[in-house]
Amino acid sequence: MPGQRFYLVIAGTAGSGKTRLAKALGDWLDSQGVGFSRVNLDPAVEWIPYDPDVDVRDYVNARRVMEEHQLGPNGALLVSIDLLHNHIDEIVEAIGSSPGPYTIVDTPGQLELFAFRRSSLEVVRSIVNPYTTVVIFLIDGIFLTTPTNLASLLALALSIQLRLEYPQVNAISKADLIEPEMLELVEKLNEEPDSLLDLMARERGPYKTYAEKIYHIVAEEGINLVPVSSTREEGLSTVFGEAQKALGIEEGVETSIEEPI
Ligand SMILES: Nc1nc2c(ncn2[C@@H]2O[C@H](COP(=O)(O)OP(=O)(O)OP(=O)(O)O)[C@@H](O)[C@H]2O)c(=O)[nH]1
Ligand SMILES: [Mg+2]
Repeated sequence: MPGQRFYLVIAGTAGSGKTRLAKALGDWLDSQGVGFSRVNLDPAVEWIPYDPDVDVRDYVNARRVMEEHQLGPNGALLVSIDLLHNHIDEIVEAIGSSPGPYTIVDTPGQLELFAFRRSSLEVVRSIVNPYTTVVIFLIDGIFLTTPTNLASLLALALSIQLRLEYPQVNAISKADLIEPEMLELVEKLNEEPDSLLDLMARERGPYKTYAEKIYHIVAEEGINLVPVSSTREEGLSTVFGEAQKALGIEEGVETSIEEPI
């Protein structure tokens, strides 16, 4: 696909490990000789463990917005994202001249502000190519404690996909912190999702049937969960492989942007 740029948009709940994954995935791509750039789309982040090729804080800084408009952190983030609309052309240009073919986009922490607010979605839609974008949705591994919880996290992942309308890879972050039996549960979900319904039979709780219905959807749609640990650098090739599949890149790895002849 000559001249194509692919966007890997990392989204997830606050503190789920988006920024660490942006670092780890980029470092891994580098080790594989695959060209990439990183975009920081979070105007409120204080410190980033990688050197972003494009940083929206160069255009809008949430801390300054907070002081100037006398707002709290979430209010400042809302205004900052709105202000980004004034800089879309510059951001698009900066991304266009950064390395490729992959562009990792690290998104702001407050998922509800980012994914459910039209203004934020418009920012994302204006900077990516909708046909070459995949969302890597991070489910925080520390939330994964019971089969019913897993169902609720899957519902969140489905809700984000409905909202963002991009192909989505669902990853479980901080796999190094997850209990082995919960990791087994994830494997089970990927291999034979129907088997989780038997497990559910043993669960208690007033809304158990909701969880069962979610597992039915997951079984029908074949939704996979990829455990990933940024600190141990595990699961990165699987996340990338799934992202490539979702982008329709089946064979080999796109390593550079070729100029159209
Ligand atoms: N053990 C472990 N901790 C992790 C991993 N990934 C991230 N963390 C930790 O989780 C915390 C949050 O990580 P970040 O990468 O900043 O998360 P984030 O989603 O970018 O956070 P916000 O942008 O503030 O929402 C940090 O303390 C990280 O060190 C991981 O794979 N394993
Ligand atoms: Mg972050």
